[in-house]
Amino acid sequence: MRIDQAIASELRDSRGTPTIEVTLRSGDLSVRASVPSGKSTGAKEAHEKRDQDGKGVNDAIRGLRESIFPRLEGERFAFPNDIDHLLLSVDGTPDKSHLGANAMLAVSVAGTKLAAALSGLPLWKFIGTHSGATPALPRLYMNVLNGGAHAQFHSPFQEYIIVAGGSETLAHSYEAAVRAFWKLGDVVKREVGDVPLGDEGGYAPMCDTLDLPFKMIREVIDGQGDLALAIDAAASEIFLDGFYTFGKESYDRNELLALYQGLVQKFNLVSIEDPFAEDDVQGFQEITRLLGKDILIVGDDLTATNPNIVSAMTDTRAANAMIVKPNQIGTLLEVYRAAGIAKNAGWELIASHRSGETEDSFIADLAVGLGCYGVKAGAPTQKERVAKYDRLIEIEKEFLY
Ligand code: 2PG
Ligand code: MG
Repeated sequence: MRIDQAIASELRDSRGTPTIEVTLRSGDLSVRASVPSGKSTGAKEAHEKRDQDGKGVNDAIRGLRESIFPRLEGERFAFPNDIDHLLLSVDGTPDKSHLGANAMLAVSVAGTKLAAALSGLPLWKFIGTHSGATPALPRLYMNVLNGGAHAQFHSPFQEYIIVAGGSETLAHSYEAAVRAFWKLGDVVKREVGDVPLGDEGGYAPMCDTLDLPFKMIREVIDGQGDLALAIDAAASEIFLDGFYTFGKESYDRNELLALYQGLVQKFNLVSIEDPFAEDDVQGFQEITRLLGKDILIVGDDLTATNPNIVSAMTDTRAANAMIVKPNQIGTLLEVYRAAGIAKNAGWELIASHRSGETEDSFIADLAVGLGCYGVKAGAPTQKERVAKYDRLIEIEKEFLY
C-alpha cells in the first residue's frame, strides 16, 4: 500500500481531554483512527505522551509530524506490520517515551484500517488474517454501575458489569443488556435516589454496603438466561502498604481472597478483573487456583497487553484471562503478540475500551478479529460507547450472513 498523505490533529475524548487523531490517505481512500485514554492506568503501561500541563497532545503530534510522517508519505508498505516496525525503531525506547504510545497507536491503527480498506476485507477479518487468530463473536461486558476511581469511590469496586451473550445473537444480547440497564436506573433511584453517571456512563450511586451494587444488579438480571454479572475490582487503585481498602474497611490478601470467594458464591459472578494489585502476583495465583476452574480471573494492570509480561504471567499461572487494550502497549504488532501468547496458554481474551474514549469503534473489530471471549465498552449513555456496540451489531451481520 502506498501512503500519499498523513495528518495528525487533536480532538476531545469523552472527558473533554485532548487526544490524537491520525488520518491516512491513499489515492481516493481516507481512513481515520483516534486513541482513548485511561484513568486507572497501570504502572506497567507504555508511556502516554502529554504536554507539560499534563493534558495537551501538541508535543505528541509534533513528534509524528517531524519523525514519522516524512517516512510514511510517498512510501509503499507491504504489510501494516512494517509501519509498526518503523514506529518501534524510530521510538527506540522500552516504554515508548520518545514518541508516546498514544501517538504511535493512532498511526498503527490507521495503518491497519488503510491496509484493510485497500484489501477489500472487513476490518475484523483483516485483523484475524494478520494476527493469525480465528475470528469469533464476543460477549458484551457492559459496565452499568461505576465506582472506584471512575466515580469518586462511591462504590468500592471500579466496575459492576452485565455480561450479555453466549447463547443468543449479539443484537438480542445487546437489547437485553440495555433493557436491564434502564431497569437498573429505576432500582438505583428506589434504593439510593437520583444519582450522577460515572466516567463510563454507568450509574454512580453512593453505596454504603458492599452487597448493595450486586443486589441491585441481580434484581434486574435474575431470570434472564443470557445475562450474567462480573466486576473489575481495579485493585491496584486501593492497595497501600499491604492492605486493600474499601471505604472504612481494610483487607489483607487472605481476607480479600475470602471476600471474593463469598461474593462469587452469593452473587454468582462469572469473572473478576484485577482482583489484586498489579504487583501482587501471589494474590492472583491464589485466586486463580481457588476459583479459576469456575470463573475467569482477568489480568489488566497485571499484564498491560505487553508480550513480555504476558509471557511471564502465563508461565506463573497468575490468571486465566486478560484484557486487551491497544493503548497500553502502542502498536498492534505487539497487541497481536500478547494476544497470541495468552491464547496459546489457554487464556480467554477481553478487548477493552478506556474510561476516556472517542467514537472510534476499532476495538469492536479487534475483539471479533482476535476471537475474544468478551468486549468491554461501557454503558449505553455515551456516544463513544454506543459506537462500539453499533459496530458489533454491524459486524454480526457480516459474520453470520
Ligand atoms: C479498566 C479501564 C477501562 P481505565 O480498568 O479496565 O474500563 O479503566 O481506562 O480508567 O484504566
Ligand atoms: Mg481494568
